[in-house]
Amino acid sequence: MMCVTGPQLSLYFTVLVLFPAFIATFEAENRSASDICSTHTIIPGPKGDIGEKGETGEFGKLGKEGPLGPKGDRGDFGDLGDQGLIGKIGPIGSKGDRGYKGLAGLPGGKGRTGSFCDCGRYRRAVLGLEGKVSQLKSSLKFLKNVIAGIRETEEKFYYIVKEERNYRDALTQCRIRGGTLAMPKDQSTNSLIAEYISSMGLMRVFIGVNDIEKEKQFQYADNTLLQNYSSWRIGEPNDGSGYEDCVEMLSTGAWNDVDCQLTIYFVCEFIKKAK
Ligand code: GN1
Ligand code: CA
Ligand code: CA
Repeated sequence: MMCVTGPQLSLYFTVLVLFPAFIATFEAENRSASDICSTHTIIPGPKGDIGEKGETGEFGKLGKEGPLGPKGDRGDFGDLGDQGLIGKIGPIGSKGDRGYKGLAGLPGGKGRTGSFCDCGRYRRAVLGLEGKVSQLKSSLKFLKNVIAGIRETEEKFYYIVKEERNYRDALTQCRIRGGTLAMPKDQSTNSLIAEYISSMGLMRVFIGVNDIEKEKQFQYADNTLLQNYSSWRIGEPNDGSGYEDCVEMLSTGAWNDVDCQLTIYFVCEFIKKAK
């Protein structure tokens, strides 16, 4: 706007005031003020002739996806499917009604001639036999414990052999008799053997325990390791002199490791095969 002179300015303002419609048209045609300055054109020329028909436009873009159509009609019946798997077995049914009574069987053959039963007499005889059985049991116990000097538990017999043997020979002697050196594996068995030793007036016997295979690893004569139970005397096993690999039981029930070459009495055990 700085290029406009004084007389021109008054004319310009006059035009602006008098012809606002012209300005509106002028702005609508997007003509800038600088255009006005360069051409000094104020009034537009007459409207041109109608132009020639344009060329055919390019192929239009794919239209937007239309809205969801209405639900179709129900289709025809499908083909017959394969046979299904066999269903689960049902619950047990209720008990059926009682059947009709069967026909009577043929009569049995004639029995033998009976004898008069004196039940009281039989009862007395049975009682007498029972008394004799218990007498026999008591005699057997006397024979086993006093004469033969045997002790027993539910499963085993124990027998002290009054022959002085070293450990290896003692084991052989038990085996010859069908047993092995006694292996006390619990307190009650240990106490039974201890009582047995003292009742015989003895001080010590070999039992089936040793650490011959590996020093300080004691095992039973059946090669099972000592587990939850042992009955060592205080200070034992001490492997005295470095040669004590076999075990004796004292009359107190305490165990002590001793030289396997020591010759003392020994206690065998035998498994009860039949009661
Ligand atoms: C006995 O006799 P002595 O003291 O050397 C025993 C050892 C014991 C020890 C305990 C053959 O040995 O096994 O550990 O007492 N030896 C014999 O004091 O009985
Ligand atoms: Ca030892
Ligand atoms: Ca010892």
